[in-house]
Amino acid sequence: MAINIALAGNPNCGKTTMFNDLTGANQYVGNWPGVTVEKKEGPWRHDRSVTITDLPGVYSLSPYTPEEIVTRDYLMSGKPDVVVNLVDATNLERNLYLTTQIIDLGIPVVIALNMMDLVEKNGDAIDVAGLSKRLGCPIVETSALKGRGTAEVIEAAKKAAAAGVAPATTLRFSAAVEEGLARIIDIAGERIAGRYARWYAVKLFEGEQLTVDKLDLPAAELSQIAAIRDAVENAEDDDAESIITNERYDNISAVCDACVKKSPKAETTTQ
Ligand code: BGO
Repeated sequence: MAINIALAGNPNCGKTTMFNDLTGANQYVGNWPGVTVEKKEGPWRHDRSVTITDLPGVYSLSPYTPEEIVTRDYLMSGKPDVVVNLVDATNLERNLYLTTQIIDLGIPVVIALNMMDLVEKNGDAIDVAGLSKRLGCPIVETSALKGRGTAEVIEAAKKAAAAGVAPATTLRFSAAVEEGLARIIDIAGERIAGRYARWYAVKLFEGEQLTVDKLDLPAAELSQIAAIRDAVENAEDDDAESIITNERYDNISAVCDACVKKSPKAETTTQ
């Protein structure tokens, strides 16, 4: 089966290094349509039926920069069968912000936990099984620099693409937000039905204009959604976008507290 893998991650997480290791010399470099953002694509060097698309490095899937728009549009285009989210294991807390958004898209995800050589060198430890359970997707430990684990990433991605299931994450927003999202999914119905439903519901809850324009919902539905947003904003005394961002960070912080053990040596030197 031919599969398309999208490689996504923060800037400097090692994506170029991994992409080069995976594709070798077989790379096509161009631009994404309409923007001067570099597009790199190539077949996996061990199996040409696997195509890897290297997405621009981004910190989030907000629509504020050309890189974010390119990444988000491609992930929502239906083209990738699976996302390989490359995560810098030495900067887990920061990198997982993007991960929580990718998970919400409903596409199969495999996490490549990169820079594990540095984690080991620092004497830190990550409970990879615990992290995988909480995020709801397979995690492969890698060191792109040393070519370690990269073939295993593609094998895991092939399996995830064949299974075709969304991440079974245990991460949830607060009860009030989750209830709001469920009601938005009901209200928008067919218009957002399918794998991206949760993503669209979050964006409609936030009132993100790009999504509102794209979905072109009737005014009556938009005002019902606005009422849901207003109720949560009033209860939390914050705006919807900040509520979502803060709850993502709260979840990430809890995950890191549970799964990352810093070496005592590192802890004393930073005090
Ligand atoms: C420099 N382990 C280690 N130790 N380093 C890694 C790994 C890994 O698993 N993966 C990548 N790197 P990019 P983006 C550099 O360039 O692939 C390193 O932005 C340097 N350069 O070698 O470019 C990689 O595409 C001088 O490091 O990331 C690179 O995602 C001194 O992480 C950096 C030290 O990788 C970013 C490092 C002149």
